[in-house]
Amino acid sequence: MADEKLYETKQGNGGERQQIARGDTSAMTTNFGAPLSDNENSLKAGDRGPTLLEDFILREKIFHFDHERIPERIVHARGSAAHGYFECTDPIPELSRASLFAEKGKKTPVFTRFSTVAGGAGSVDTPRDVRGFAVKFYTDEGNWDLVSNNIPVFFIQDAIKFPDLIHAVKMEADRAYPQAASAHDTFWDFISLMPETLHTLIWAMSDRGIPRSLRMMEGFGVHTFKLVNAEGKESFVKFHWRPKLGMQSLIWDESAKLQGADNDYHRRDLWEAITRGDFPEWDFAVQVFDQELADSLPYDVLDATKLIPEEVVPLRVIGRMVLDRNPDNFFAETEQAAFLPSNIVPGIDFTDDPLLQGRLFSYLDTQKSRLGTANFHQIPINAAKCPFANMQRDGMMQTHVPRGRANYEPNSLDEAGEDPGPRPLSTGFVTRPQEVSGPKLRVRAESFGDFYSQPRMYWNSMTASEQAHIASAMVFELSKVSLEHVRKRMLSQLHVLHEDLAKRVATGLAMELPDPVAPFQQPIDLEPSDALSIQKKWRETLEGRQVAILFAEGSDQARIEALKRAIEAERGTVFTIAPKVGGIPVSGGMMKADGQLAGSPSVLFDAIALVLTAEAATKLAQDAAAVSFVADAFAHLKAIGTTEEAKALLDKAGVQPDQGVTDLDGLPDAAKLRYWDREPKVRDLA
Ligand code: HDE
Repeated sequence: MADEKLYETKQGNGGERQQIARGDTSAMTTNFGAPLSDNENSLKAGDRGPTLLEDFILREKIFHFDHERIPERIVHARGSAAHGYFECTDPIPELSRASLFAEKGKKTPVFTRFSTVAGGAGSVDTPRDVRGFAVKFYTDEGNWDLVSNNIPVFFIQDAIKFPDLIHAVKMEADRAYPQAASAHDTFWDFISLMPETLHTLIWAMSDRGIPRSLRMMEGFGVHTFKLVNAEGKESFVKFHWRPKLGMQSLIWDESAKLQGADNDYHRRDLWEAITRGDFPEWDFAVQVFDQELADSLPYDVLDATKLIPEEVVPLRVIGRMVLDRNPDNFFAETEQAAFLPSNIVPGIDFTDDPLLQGRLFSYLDTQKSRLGTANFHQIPINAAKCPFANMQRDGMMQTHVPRGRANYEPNSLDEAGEDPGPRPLSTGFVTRPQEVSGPKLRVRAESFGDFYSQPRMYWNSMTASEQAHIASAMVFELSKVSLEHVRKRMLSQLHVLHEDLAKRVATGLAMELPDPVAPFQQPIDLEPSDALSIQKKWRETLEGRQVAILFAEGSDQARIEALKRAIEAERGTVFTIAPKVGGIPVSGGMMKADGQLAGSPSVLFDAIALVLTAEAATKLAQDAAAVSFVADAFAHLKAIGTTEEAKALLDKAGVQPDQGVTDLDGLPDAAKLRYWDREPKVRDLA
């Protein structure tokens, strides 16, 4: 009897079945459209009997589930993305015929995916790593994918070294750890043997390797590309993204703790900002130069381990990108997005950079293995938004249904009144003639041979605090290297890069500083570039930043609300924290918190405020979560807004007065900074 009832409820009544027949999209069906009446039970022989092979509903559902995963990206597996648009703000028809740069105010839809490089798809967001910054522009003359990184140079010069680099950095082959970390033997073994990696290495070991937010990173096309105008005139170009929120990074200890506090720190931050309507925005800039300038530089513009300082070739901002819509579905969009450096449009072209040339092959190839079909371009996130047509046909998962017989070109079917299909256009993409001659050689150009001058320039461009972070990061990572000969060889490499850096790392490792290696080419001293430093370009703002207010029983609600208003007036956001979330008696009644203290450590926020009674502060001083909340904020060089009443907690957390420890009124301003001067007091830096 009971069974019969269940059957009836699940089965629904005839009225429901009629709705389905009318095409009600809320109706659950099989993949082939047959309406389901029961999504709870498989088909059995008797209520406790064996499941029947006949159960096409069960089989289809489990079959599909079994195949839900696709191979993750071999690199950049962990990523987060958003939709948005690119707007041209300063047209450059004199430089490029690309349609997206043609008119002021012209908008082109984009899909942008940020990523870490080394970790798997489920790994953490805040390891020390390069970040991917891949932008797909759906232009009206085809998709242009600018597959960039947040660091303007790359580890290697020739594509043939990429598998070695990636094998070395990813988890070690036998033990499958460490995940998403470069602090291990094989990475540093490879690096120490390949001095061309040193420039990108020093960037990755700097604060650039641990961004605070995906919204606060610069992006770089890395390679030198070409712009081509309507007359066919070519210029060299490097592409840059500049975040409107300014650049900001984490402290290493903060980023390590964040890996426990919130695996998804960057993903959540991007998602929530867009949901709130705080749309992340970047300026898009070009560095344009000609062959003459390229020839005058002491390095080769085709070498992806070199950058051109903006003091040498200034940036020209020509547009902006705004990300204003989260994906509807992570898998369908973010995971299936296939970026290809070979996706370019008329007006943009490649150079002979051997790394870029290798990439042109690799990305197309990888999509076939990841997405399983040569028709991956038909997946909605990858499909061009302008019309596209050619004579390519069939293949696995073909979703287009071309009409007629014209699947070859040229044809004269039009003469018989049939549709002849698409034909090449004289205004289509043209590769400009370029003289190419010379013997076939498997060599590295001598002009690529200076591995030390630019990393030295980077070191010389940093503030003292940034230099200390680099040296300390290297000490941290090399301390995790168990092979002593690797550490030693690395020190010999650093010794050529810069003696001060090498000495500091050697001291941090308690090792003798070995002799420098004999460099292939002697480094030269290049002018430092302030534009390379995050701290020198710091943007004092609360925009995009989040301040945590800790309150407890008896707290002054009016003060909390006033502080909240003051922070929000500066376009910051506030997150309230209390020992319990559901409601706590405060001066004005009961107040709910956004987060519970134990689950909301201060690493998640840019600054903290303590609005506590003396009694609550004394009680919280006995709670490890409260003490580390305050101690970490102090150690991570953040502003702390407080009142006299919180003294017991501040003392227990070891907070010493400085400019960053302020009264509540001073917090909105104080929170715009990090207190680098505090660092030597809280941490032993190399
Ligand atoms: Fe990539 N890279 N890469 N890379 N790369 C991939 O393509 C590769 C390089 C970058 O969000 C893969 O679709 C080779 C430089 C980003 O989906 C793969 C070489 C730069 C992303 C691949 C490089 C990048 C990738 C893996 C040396 C900065 C993520 C999955 C010749 C300019 C894109 C995929 C996304 C992804 C190969 C070097 C950036 C295997 C062979 C230099 C941002 O094709």
